[in-house]
Amino acid sequence: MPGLSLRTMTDIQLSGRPVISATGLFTPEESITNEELVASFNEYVDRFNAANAEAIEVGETEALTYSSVEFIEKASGIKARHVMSKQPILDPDVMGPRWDERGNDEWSMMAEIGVTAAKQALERAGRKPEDVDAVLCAASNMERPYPAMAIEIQQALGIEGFGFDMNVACSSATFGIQTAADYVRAGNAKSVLVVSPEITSGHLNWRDRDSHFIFGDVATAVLVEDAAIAPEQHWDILSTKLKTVFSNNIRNNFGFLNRASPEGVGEPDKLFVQEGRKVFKEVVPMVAQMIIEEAEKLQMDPKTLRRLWLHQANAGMNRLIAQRVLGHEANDDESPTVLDTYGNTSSAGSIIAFHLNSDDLVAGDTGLICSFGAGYSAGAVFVRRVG
Ligand code: CO8
Repeated sequence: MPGLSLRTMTDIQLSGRPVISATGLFTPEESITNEELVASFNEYVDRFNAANAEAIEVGETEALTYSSVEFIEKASGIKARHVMSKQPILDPDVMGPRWDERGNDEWSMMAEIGVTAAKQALERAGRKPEDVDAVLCAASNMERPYPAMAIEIQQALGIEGFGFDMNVACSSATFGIQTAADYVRAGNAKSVLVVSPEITSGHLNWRDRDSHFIFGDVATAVLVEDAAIAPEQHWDILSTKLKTVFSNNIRNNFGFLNRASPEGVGEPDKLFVQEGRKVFKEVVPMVAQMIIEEAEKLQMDPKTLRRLWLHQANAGMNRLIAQRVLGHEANDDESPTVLDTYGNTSSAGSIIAFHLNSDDLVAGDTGLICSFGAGYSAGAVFVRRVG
């Protein structure tokens, strides 16, 4: 191509190839340990059983049973979780996060924490907001139906272009990454922010012994860009794969046609409910198979993956998936966990694991970001370190 500079020719060759340029993370200051959580839960149990002693005595009401620190850690690997509103969650009379409703002239909470994570991603990539073309807010729940959270985040950052919200529960972030990558592949955008503010404490039933320990709050951001404009150090997106299979085993019936009382009492189906055992059994083989099949398509031996940044729901689940993919029991270096300090942060989990555990990899190393959860939904993003 006569007349074109070498740089321009390189840009043309790279154009349309999506990469991850940088990630960002917002972690709430407050954290709840298992000990604090269980003490409050057991106090609630005592109060409930005392208040309902007569009904329990005659068999009209079932007595509640204690939660246990040992069970939580053994069953899930979770030791603590960050939250946006600690005190009311631990108050046995409230047992849920509480905050003042924000006015239309204030930033909404999801936008505020999403912007913090997004700014970090932009800074790490050396990118200015005006260089970004689109914002996707990909999370398992939205603070309101409209206007879209993504558009508020776009406005707060000073980004032109467009934004929209998407929800695929625990797989929202990986589905967001594929969507962003497809914009780049199609030439519709060169720089897309995928922001995942997960305030899961607002849709967790803190009075439910089976699940009260699972979730935590956080926000992550992933900057997906065209390789032609990416910073020297980045992650090539080698391939993305998404899968959904309908299941009622993880469900939340809250919606504009079905509302809950503010306390959530008596309407537990308007908060997160799950059949944890079934989820465990059905999702592990589905995800392992998806990863292995996609690796085959890439003509890659999955055993050569240097690191797996898996969805952070349960340490046992991750152990089994990693074993099937790598062919041996994975150590912390091969499949790092953030479950111990963050708990399950829905779609943000695998991104936190990637954000905190990827700087030590070297050029040429390949890895996998993988999510799975309600829907069922699963997403895999194969990446290779460049620079
Ligand atoms: N303390 C003490 N004992 C307990 C407790 C507790 N807190 N809870 C249950 N037990 C008891 C049970 O009563 C049972 O006793 P028994 O044997 O006498 O009946 C025993 O412990 C075993 O119970 P389980 O079979 O339920 O325990 P598991 O070993 O299966 O562990 C887990 C439970 C940790 C929930 C596990 O099943 C698991 O992690 N499963 C996978 C879950 C998963 O991945 N879910 C994905 C959800 S995330 C998602 O999709 C995003 C949704 C959107 C976000 C929602 C935000 C709120």
